[in-house]
This record gives sequence, structure tokens and C-alpha cells, in this order.
Amino acid sequence: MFLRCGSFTLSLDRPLLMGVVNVTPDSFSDGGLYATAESAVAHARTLIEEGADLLDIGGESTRPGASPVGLEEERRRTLPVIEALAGCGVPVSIDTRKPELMRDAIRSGASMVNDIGALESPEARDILAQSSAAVCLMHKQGEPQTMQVDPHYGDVVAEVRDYLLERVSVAAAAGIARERIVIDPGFGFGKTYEHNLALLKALPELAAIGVPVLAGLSRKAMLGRITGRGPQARVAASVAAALYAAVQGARILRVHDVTETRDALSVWAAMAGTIGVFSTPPPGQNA
Ligand code: HH2
Repeated sequence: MFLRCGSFTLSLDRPLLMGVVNVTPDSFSDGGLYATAESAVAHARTLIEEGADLLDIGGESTRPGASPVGLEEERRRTLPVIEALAGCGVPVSIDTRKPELMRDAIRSGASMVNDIGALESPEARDILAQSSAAVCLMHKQGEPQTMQVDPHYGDVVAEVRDYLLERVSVAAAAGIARERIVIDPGFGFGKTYEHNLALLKALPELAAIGVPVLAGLSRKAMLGRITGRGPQARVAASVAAALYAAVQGARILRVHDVTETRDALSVWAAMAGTIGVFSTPPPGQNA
């Protein structure tokens, strides 16, 4: 399996690591750490050295309860970072729901759009269809400000699977080739702890849809519930969750901690051989 992402063709023989760069003052685990373009670009370059296969640049926190950010502010936060990362050697994704920013980011060099709105906006679909960028279609219930108030499903796995199937069909019908499409159950986006666990167990069913599955569990609240730790102390928990997701069939892992996740996946791959092998240490590191 492979993913076409602008001028990149990414092999999915092993899980890929998408390094998170939040250019925000208020993200739940790293808010304010990379809020200037300079610090965000430096962090992005560090993640590449650590072995990130893709980068996800976001200018609006979508944590539960987050306030929406205006288009101009989101542009101001993210576009200079994307421009500075042009030619950085790995695909750069823009994490946004705003069609205008998707278009500007693609023009500035982004080769993937991570849309937690799953291209429900027709304008967003047109922009993607007219580009060669990849797209991540994520499931969520409700909107970030209130999504964790009372999430409810009859059968969470069936509902998320059917939604993602439908979104893939709509995207494909709009002219976006399946080789450019990724799906994501959206852990924590309008889901209780039990919903998240059910979806993790059902990842093989989602993988059976036939496009790569992205899993974003890094530092999330469900890991806090299990370990009793705050967001920045959830690194080991996040690594364990990423490993489980990979074993369950996730092909892209959206993570804050690239080195730690990569090491764990490398060890698992070498010992169990079930998730595809990491052949070399990341660039810049000695074996
Ligand atoms: N999670 C977050 C943001 N974007 N995109 C996808 N596709 N899947 C996810 O699970 C996902 C996502 C939330 O994490 P983070 O970016 O670290 O926090 P914040 O939204 O507070 O910036």
C-alpha cells in the first residue's frame, strides 16, 4: 500500500510517523511551546531529524472546549511555517477545517490536508480535487467546544465505519484518487473513554475499508484516565498506544514524541515482525 501526497509517494509497508507541530497558544499538550514561526520551524526540523515521515502543522486547537480561531489568525500562524518548510524533505500537512487555508497552504507547499471535518465542505472538496495533495478524513461527533459534553452512539464502531466509508466515496466521486485518501476514527472527538477503546479494538475493521488508517492518540485524555498523568507526562502511555494502534493496522501515527515512538516501533518490528520493518536509524543518528 502507498499514499500519494503531492510529489511524494509514501510506502506504507511500515507505519509512518506524523510529527505534530502546533503553532498555537492553547493546544492541550504543547500549547505555547511553538507559538512563533521560528520556534515551530525549529521544532519541525527536530522532528524530521528524529525520523518523522510527515509533519502536521496546526494553527487552531481542537481540544475539547477550545475556542474557534479566525481565518486570518490561523493563516498568520501556519503559512510562514509551511513556507519555511518547503523542500524540507518530508510531506507537510496542514491541519485545518477552513477551505481558504487549505488552498493557501497547498500553494505554499503543503502536500496534505488534515481535515477534522472530513471534507464536508464542498469548497474544500473542490480545492483538494484540483490539487495533488493527500487528505485525511476524520470522524467527529459535534464540534470541539461541546463535543465531550454527551457523546452518544448506538454502535460506535458501525457508525464511525459507515461515516468513513461514505466520506471516502464522496471524496473519490469529487475526483480525489483513493491513493490520496487517509481515514481516521478521530479518537477523543465526541467519544467517551469506552467509545475510544471500542474503536481501537475495531481498527482492523476500519483498515479493511482499504485506505490507510491514521491514529491520533498522542497524549490524549484517555491516556490520562488510564495513567493518572497530565498531558506532558503521557509520553510512555502514548508510545504504548501508538504501538497497539500499529499492531491493530494503523498505518500513520500522529505523534508528539517521534524518537520514543520510533524506537518502540523499531523494537516491535525487529522482534515480532508484524508491522513492517524500520530498516535504518533516522537520519542524523548513529546506529
Ligand atoms: N487530534 C488532534 C488534532 N488534530 N487530526 C487528526 N486527523 N486526528 C487526530 O486525532 C487529531 C487531529 C488533537 O491533538 P493536538 O493537535 O495535539 O491538540 P490541539 O487540538 O489542542 O492542538
